[in-house]
Amino acid sequence: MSRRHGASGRRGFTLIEVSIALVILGLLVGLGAQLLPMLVKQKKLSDSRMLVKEAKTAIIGYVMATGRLPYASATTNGTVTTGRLSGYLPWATLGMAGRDPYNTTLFYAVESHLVNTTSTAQFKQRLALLISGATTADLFCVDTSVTPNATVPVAFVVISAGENMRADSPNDDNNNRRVDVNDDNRFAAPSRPITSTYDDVLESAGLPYLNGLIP
Ligand SMILES: [Ca+2]
Ligand SMILES: [Ca+2]
Ligand SMILES: [Ca+2]
Repeated sequence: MSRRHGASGRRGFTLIEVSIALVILGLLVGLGAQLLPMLVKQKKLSDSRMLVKEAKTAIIGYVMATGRLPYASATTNGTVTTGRLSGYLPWATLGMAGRDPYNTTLFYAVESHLVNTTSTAQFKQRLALLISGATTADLFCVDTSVTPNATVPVAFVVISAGENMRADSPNDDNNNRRVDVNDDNRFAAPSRPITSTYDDVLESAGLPYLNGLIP
């Protein structure tokens, strides 16, 4: 009797216990398999947002140092192409990384009246003229705070093409996947949510915002 009792105390797992354990393990593995790509996706998106914000900061630093905004780069090599108002971010000139986590070079477009000033004082004068409307601005973002199709003038935009690795409408208008000189001067709102047809990460610098930053 005591031997039997001892033997049952050291018994192995029953088939039911093993089955339950396997089911739980299966659920955990399944959950992990679902969760991991989601976490990777989320991480790449937050890294993109950080990189685009970093570019915005670097561009503002460039204004402080030179008294003007940089021209865009015509190629992915990221050096400024004089005269170029939209294209790639001049990342090499700015001294930063140029590719987003999806391996696409960041895009950039700039207001034409803010690229050829020679001092921050002159830069601020131009900003004031653009803000008052005395000078007609030529770069805009959609402003969702007003009405769906209203736009607000901005000094520049920086764009990551996002997971689909292409600039989406309205950032790309001629459907060649890039922001280039053949697109118009109207870009999406920075707050535009990600959908199946739009996954760009965009930062812009508003004119009054920039005016307030520059001493
Ligand atoms: Ca995109
Ligand atoms: Ca556009
Ligand atoms: Ca284009």
